[in-house]
Amino acid sequence: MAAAPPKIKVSFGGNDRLQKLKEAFRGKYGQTPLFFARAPGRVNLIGEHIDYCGYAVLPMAIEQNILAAVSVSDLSSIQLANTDPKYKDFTVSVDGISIDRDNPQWHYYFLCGVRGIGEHLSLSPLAGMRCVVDGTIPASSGLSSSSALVCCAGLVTMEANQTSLSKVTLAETCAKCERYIGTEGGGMDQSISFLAEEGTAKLIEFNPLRATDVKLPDGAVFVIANCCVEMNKAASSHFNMRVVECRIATKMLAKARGLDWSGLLKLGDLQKELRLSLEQMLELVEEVLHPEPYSRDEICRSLGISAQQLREDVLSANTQHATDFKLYQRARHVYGEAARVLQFKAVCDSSPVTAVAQLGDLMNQSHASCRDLYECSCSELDQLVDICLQAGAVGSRLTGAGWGGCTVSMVPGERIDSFLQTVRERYYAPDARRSALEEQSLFVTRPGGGAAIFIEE
Ligand code: ADP
Ligand code: NG1
Repeated sequence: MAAAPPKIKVSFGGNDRLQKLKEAFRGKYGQTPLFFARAPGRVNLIGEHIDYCGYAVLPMAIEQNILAAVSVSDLSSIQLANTDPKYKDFTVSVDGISIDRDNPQWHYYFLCGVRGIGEHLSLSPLAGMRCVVDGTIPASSGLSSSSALVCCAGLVTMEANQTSLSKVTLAETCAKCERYIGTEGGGMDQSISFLAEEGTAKLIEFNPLRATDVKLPDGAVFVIANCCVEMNKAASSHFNMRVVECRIATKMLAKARGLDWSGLLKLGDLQKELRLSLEQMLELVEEVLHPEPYSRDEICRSLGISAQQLREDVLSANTQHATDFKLYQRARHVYGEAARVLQFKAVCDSSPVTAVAQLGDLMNQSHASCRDLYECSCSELDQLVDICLQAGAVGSRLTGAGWGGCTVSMVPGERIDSFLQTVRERYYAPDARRSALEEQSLFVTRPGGGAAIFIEE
């Protein structure tokens, strides 16, 4: 069987965070945790908003993670608490789990993971559990705090029920079950959370899910900077709107090429079906789609479907209100970005002397495409990217879903100190709120390891 996440025996003596969480657990439930589970967040180096179109992405895990202390209980309930008081306690019976997508509170993300693994393994009844969760990933900032929470909950459920699953199965199951919260993500976050390995970024490919090491060039450092604007995906429709625009673009392009379009959902599947290169797909977009936004009427007329079919078969629950669809721009971004991921990987593999400059260039193109074609940036992210480039980065781009959150910049090692200093002075220092958040908002990051279980030695 493919490898399950590691189970690591650790002495808590040298680990402050585990020790503190153990004490918090004791304080809360009056007992000692049985085990701990940890799932990392991630930074995506390139390949934005293309995983749900079926295309490969290139993330690495970060050091920040979600950690849970857990014990198994015979109360037939799941009791959840959090070290951050803004996330309130929650208890639910093991057979009464429901997820309210209109009200995406923290415990629903956790329950996505519990329910997903429970269903995958047909666990009935689920073991009762007591958990205390402790997170260090800035929330709603494009570093995948939500997926780390779902993955941590999935891993906790597997372990508490004395079962074992491979990392790939856990990743696929957690990608599916995070959709219970309402966002139609593609699986990048859950995949890297389980499949990450220390010291290497990964090319993540889908269907079938696989991860290949990508060695980043020596001499370049990756820096995350948070623009300090939060955007919760599940509480807004921006994210699903892009998923829907890509879905409609797929159908319109397929229809124009005479394919049976009704079952086609992803721009990547369309490319496979047509057996064309990414460049040819870009030509097809130019030929078939127009830059002016499409109305609901025009889409219905072109596809020969009724307004009701559009609502029921194509739009998602939180995009029912949408009136304009920018199909041309979204499809151009997706095919262009998919090509950039492959180029990025090829540069890393062949490591020419100009690697750092070439990778920086691809990152800059990616940001421009996210900003201008996919419209998932915001003025603060654009300002921060500009400052990072002025401060000495060779490439800088938004990372994750966007509309706020973090940038990732590639900085030559010898420039790192002056880079950090300039970004501090120009982006954080002039604004009191940003300045207060600076410590957790601007940091160097290295490829971290994947999800694991810890047991006290
Ligand atoms: P991200 O881009 O970080 O995944 P989302 O907006 O999708 O952002 O999800 C953020 C949500 O995840 C938060 O609103 C919260 O419900 C949950 N979350 C993140 N971090 C924690 C944490 N440490 N403890 C509990 N819930 C968390
Ligand atoms: P974040 O940055 O975690 O909101 C989201 C999606 C990814 C991917 C990126 C954009 C989820 C859980 N995550 O990530 O699958 O589509 O946006 O590249 O929906």
